Amino acid sequence: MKRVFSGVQPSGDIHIGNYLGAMRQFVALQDDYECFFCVVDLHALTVPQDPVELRKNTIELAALYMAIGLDPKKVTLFVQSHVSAHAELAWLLQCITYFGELSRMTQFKEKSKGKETVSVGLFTYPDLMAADILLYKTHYVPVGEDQKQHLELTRDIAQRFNNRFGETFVIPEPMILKLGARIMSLTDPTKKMSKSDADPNNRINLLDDPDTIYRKIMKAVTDSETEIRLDWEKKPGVSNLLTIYSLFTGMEIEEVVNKFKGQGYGALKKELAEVVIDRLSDIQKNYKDISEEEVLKVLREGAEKAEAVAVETLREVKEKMGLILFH
Ligand code: ATP
Ligand code: LTN
Repeated sequence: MKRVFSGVQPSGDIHIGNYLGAMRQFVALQDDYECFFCVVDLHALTVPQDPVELRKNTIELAALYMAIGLDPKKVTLFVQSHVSAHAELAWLLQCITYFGELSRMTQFKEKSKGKETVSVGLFTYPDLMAADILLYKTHYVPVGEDQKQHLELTRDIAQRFNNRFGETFVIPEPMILKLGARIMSLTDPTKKMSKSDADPNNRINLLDDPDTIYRKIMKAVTDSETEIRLDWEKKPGVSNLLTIYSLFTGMEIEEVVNKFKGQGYGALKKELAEVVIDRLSDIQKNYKDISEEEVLKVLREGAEKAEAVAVETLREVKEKMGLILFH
């Protein structure tokens, strides 16, 4: 069976961008692939985190993985820091990655923009991500559009390793949706919806209550016209709302546009809020039924399963690079 790996950072509240762009795909893939889904806590540490919040967010994200429908009997759910091979392989990969390559990463440029100091970890972040993926000899990586460049770098690094040291890594392919790969911010629809945006109104979190969802959608930034149509250049706000509506209902964008033709933005927003509240209520109900104890049990078992695969790859890599192993 081909392998799938993906990760989400426990760096804040999980939002519908994470869900529609990446996590919802995970659920669809679990029956056809051997899947590893990870809470990438070491990645979250690349920007300052409050330790109490980080712990809380890690458990919450793992519980959300379960609440959206991932079945721990079918997939391996685990926390990155529980499998030390991730950090170790990341170091080895850093030694075959070029400074120039990391300097070109747009996520690094965006996240370091305007900051007086940034951590070295933020710079070498893509090597840790490459380690995550390559340790499991992953074939497919379901992610949002923003991760495409990191995936390309992962492929380059894997290819370089294979060329220098002999065939070792599978060259992974991204799985990026045509629709939903880039859900935009509700407050500034020219930017992507993001956990780490300072304004909490930019996003709808999977655990937001109905009133909050309603309020955020009604306040979403649109434009000064009144016509409802898909036009990302001139009407990014409306296009984003239409996209979210389409993804949550399964209706084609064209159908959605026809449905709201001649109506105002208020009508679209109101119906969208109802749809989002309804769809998230199922996830929220499941979430309420999952205890921390249950989550920790799943994560412990997940770490063991992941570790068994990861150590094998790490041994192979070390041996090929000339490091001495005691067999
Ligand atoms: P941060 O703001 O802390 O960087 P984030 O909200 O971008 O966090 P990540 O943990 O970095 O979230 O991403 C988890 C997954 O969700 C990745 O596959 C990423 O591509 C996807 N994703 C994140 N934001 C969006 C978005 N706005 N639209 C679609 N997919 C997204
Ligand atoms: N960088 C990703 C999170 C991530 C990831 C991964 C995604 C870390 N390791 C491995 C896919 C595969 C992000 O969304 N910011």
